Amino acid sequence: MEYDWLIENVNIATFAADTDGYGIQEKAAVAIQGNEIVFVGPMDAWSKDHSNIEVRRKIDGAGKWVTPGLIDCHTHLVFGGNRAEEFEWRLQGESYESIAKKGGGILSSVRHTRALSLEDLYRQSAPRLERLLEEGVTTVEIKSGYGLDTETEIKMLRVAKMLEEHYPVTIKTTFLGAHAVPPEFQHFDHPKQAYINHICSEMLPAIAAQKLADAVDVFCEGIGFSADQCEQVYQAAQQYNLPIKAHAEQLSDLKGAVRAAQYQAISVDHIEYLNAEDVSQLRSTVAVLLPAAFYCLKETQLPPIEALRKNNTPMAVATDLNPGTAPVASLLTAMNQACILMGLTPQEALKGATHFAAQALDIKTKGQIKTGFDADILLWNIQHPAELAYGVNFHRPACIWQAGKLKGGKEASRYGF
Ligand code: DI6
Ligand code: FE
Repeated sequence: MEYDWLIENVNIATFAADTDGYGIQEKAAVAIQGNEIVFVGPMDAWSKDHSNIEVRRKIDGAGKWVTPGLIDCHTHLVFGGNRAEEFEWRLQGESYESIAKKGGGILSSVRHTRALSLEDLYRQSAPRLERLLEEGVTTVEIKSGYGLDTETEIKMLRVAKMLEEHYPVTIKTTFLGAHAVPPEFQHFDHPKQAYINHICSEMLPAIAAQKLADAVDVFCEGIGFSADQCEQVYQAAQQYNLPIKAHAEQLSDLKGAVRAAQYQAISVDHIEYLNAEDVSQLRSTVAVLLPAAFYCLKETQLPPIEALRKNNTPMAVATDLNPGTAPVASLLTAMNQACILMGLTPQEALKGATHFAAQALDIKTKGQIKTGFDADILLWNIQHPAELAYGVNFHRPACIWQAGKLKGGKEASRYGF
């Protein structure tokens, strides 16, 4: 028998489901065949039991660390233009909500995104994805939500799919029609409700028919939509067997997270204003922490981290990469911010950007270094995995395997990449 790769003499942060903490294996090896992990274990076990296996390519890790490929489970990285001007207004004291109310904010990005061709939207979005991939991100979730009409939402989701064709990455797409009320609906007596009806009767069916979305998301917020309106979207999503996610409790407590959990949401995201007493109602829904948005908005209300821990709620960490509240194309930076601003441990931050990020996307074969899992694997020149959250812009992977192929990393050229 032949395997494609053997990465030997490494320490591994496996984050395997049946282990605690990092799930560390020392003096270990990982083998890859095709796009799958086919062996994880101590060097001794490899040497003893695999003498009949030929290995096409071998890397001596010399004590380096292996982790699962990073997973950014919440981004809005497909958008047109930028909002640097609003950044200046906010620096002068204007609030995010007041800018949104006068037609800036999300609607400003909607104008730019609508104006671009598919190709130009792709060209503007690709560099942001490239920044994530350089750090070892191998799976990215991308939301629509800057189109707010069927045509532009579809254009955004198509761009997300094109990115997956051109880059070594798995992309999960999420339809976020319920992000803001588009200008065409502002003259209705009940603009929000009219637009929600349109999402459920027109937009979602069109997007589901073209299989452009893996999940459906909403912005449950005073400046977004009420918990009841979001519930209408969840019910429509159920008809197409699409899992739901929710932006909830980012700026106020509308009890949106609990409502989403009642619809088996795969994640509730932001949740700074989630009441600690409500945490027990989240069941198995993943809490996605977005510290880069917390940082950029200079938010002071912290998510109920201690209650989430006590409740054993899985906590993921993502960038929220978007033009308004999180122009941050670095998941490692978000991990650092999760520790410094929100009090996560480096182990929680890394597990939140691998194992639990996979869970937030309902992916069962990623986020762990485990036999049978996808071979999305990083090799790091570090002494301990806590270093990944500790430094800002300290580290890039030495090698990046995506779907079993060596696709990048600082030292990849040594191994024929
Ligand atoms: N919450 C966010 O953090 C982004 N969307 C949302 O619902 C921000 C969107 C933006 O300001 O462009
Ligand atoms: Fe977001």
